[in-house]
Amino acid sequence: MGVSVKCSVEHVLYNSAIEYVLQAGQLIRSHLGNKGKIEQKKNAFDLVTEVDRRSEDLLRRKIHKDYPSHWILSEENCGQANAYEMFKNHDSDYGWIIDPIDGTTNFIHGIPYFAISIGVVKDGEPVIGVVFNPVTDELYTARKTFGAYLNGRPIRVGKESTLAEAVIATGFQASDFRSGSRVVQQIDQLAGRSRNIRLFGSASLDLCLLASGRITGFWHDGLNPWDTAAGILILTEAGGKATDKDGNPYRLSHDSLIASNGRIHGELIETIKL
Ligand code: 2AM
Ligand code: CA
Repeated sequence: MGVSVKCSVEHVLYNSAIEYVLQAGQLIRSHLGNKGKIEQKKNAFDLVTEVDRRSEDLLRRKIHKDYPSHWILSEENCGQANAYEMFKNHDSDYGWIIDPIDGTTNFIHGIPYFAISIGVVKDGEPVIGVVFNPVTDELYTARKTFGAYLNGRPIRVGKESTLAEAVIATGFQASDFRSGSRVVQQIDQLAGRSRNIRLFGSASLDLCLLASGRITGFWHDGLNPWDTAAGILILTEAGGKATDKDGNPYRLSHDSLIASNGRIHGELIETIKL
């Protein structure tokens, strides 16, 4: 298949991904004051609402109708650690990795920091990433080699070159929200060395904040492919860097993620190493 044909296929998928997140965003917005039943998943910190499920159903239905041969990995349907491994060797060219609401705790509490995240992967690598915050109407998009955009305007990572100038974000895994945890110790290592720390509560949006130069670093353990598939491409297309905790290029099957503008990456890895 020639390059131009492949690009045009991905251009169509890109437009579809944007259409789907906007439609899911409309659905979520219409439920802002009425979240329906809230259920616990693995524990009291790991929650899902009826709106997560309805958003996911809408996305799965649309993708399946338009692209019946593509595989779909989504949080509430396939939420198990090895799900990505099962899917990535699937026969079809493209796979869709979706989080119908990334930042469910924020959604439940009315904190306007959650998003719909759609990543399209080919041969295990993200080629399209779309993240939409339906409250602020911020739409982050990227296509591999075509750059990253916020509401259609190109974005780039920040130019900070030291940790001392950097605001760094992180988050707790739902299963590890306790004092003395690894992330608490890592925050302690950064205290006084970075400009400040933030815990916003949506990994996909954190990667987009990083991609648009508003924070300079982000790390998180225990993420799943639906949290990162879109955001990682948006970040790398904006000039950023993503690795595992040892500095190896980040893969969707990795458990740890360290992301930055590139310039502070080494210093960040060294500082949060325990
Ligand atoms: P969620 O809202 O879709 O659950 C919070 O720091 C970030 O981590 C959010 O993106 C949240 O996604 C994600 N997260 C929290 N607990 C998680 C878990 N057990 N597995 C995967 N991702 C999790
Ligand atoms: Ca989710």
